[in-house]
Amino acid sequence: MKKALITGVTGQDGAYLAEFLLEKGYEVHGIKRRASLFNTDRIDHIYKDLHEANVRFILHYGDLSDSTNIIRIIQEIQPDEIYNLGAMSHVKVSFDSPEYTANVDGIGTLRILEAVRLLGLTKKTRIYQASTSELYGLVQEVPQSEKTPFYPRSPYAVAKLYGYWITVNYREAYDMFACNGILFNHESPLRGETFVTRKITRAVAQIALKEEDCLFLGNLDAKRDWGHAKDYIEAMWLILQQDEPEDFVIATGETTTVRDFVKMAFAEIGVELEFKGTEENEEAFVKSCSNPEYVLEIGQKVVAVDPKYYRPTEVELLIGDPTKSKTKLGWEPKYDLPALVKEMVQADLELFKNQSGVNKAGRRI
Ligand code: NDP
Ligand code: GDR
Repeated sequence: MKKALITGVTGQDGAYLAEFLLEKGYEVHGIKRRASLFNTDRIDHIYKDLHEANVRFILHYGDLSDSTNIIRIIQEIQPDEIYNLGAMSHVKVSFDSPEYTANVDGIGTLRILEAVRLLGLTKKTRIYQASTSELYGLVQEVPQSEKTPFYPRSPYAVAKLYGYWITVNYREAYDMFACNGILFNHESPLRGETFVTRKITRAVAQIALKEEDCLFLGNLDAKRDWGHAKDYIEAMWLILQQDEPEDFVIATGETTTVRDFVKMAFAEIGVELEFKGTEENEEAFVKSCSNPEYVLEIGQKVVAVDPKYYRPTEVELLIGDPTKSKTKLGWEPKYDLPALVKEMVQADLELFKNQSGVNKAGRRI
């Protein structure tokens, strides 16, 4: 039985990947951080008590900022594959916590690679590094491919740049099977609540159910190449099943503005929007409302720009070229953007209808 270790197993991608690898017959180990409240909502459905029979999903306490802990866990498990998904993954927050982000996202990657090397596992353990389209930052060329030069635009992206290159360096210096997946934005109903897509779909659900009036956003002109996390975690696995270690761009090849994502999400509840004003003054109003289940007032303001969500340096345009992953990995996404938006809005409507807006800890959400 193959053994996999996932850092960031409690996150969006970690949860989908753990489920995917369990279905493939792996023994799956995950590193979770100690938190003052349970933080395993995304993986509770696959977790079994260790006292039950045939347990193949095991969690370990750990942190990417702690080398001794990483070395001990890898020594204990002797994994065939490591998926390094753990990170402070929020671009805007990285401007507030740049040093922490560098430590976890940059040096954290080094800690994984170095542990594998020190433990003499370079021939056994294959490593996937969660690299990102944020590396491209300020546009150098479009679409962005494995050959496009990087120009990171945030402490997050700069930390990930170190993670990218240290992975390449360990591959070349020590002949390790270590690969970067340069993944463009991918979303799902499990997406963290402060990333723009989930923030939008949650707000649409809350506005539809009359729990909120207005959604405040930052830059509506930013363009992203959005895919579904379920498709992207499959690509991570494919990257580690190749004969040779290489880096791959994973993307849909299409790009959409934040504004258009907002329009699509409101259309899911039968609401057509009209945008007025420009940049910092832009607002969106209900133009028509065709779904009798969610009746909103015509002319009601439902979206407004708040410049506090702007970033000191922004990534304006991302559009990936997935040619290499399609030809070499045989990877093909199953979801398109309309299907993704539909799934996310429907899931958030269900969430708010069933939970009456209260989370497990009894707090309003
Ligand atoms: P999430 O933010 O949903 O998950 C991040 C995970 O990392 C969580 O499990 C989190 O734990 C964990 N983590 C955070 N800090 C530490 C730490 N110090 N030590 C150990 N674990 C830590 O991210 P995603 O699932 O969306 O992304 C997975 C990876 O892929 C990340 O590295 C991200 O930067 C990268 N990426 C994501 C893309 C996307 O569009 N989703 C695109 C390209 C790259 P906790 O639950 O306790 O907070
Ligand atoms: P991103 O994702 O920065 O691309 O990083 P995010 O969803 O945070 O932002 C996408 C774009 O939307 C604009 N935006 C807003 N963003 C947020 N979060 N909140 C808002 O209110 C808002 N209004 C407008 C942003 O300015 C930006 O242009 C994600 C993360 O998952 C990274 O970890 C990953 O590496 C990259 O995707 C690829």
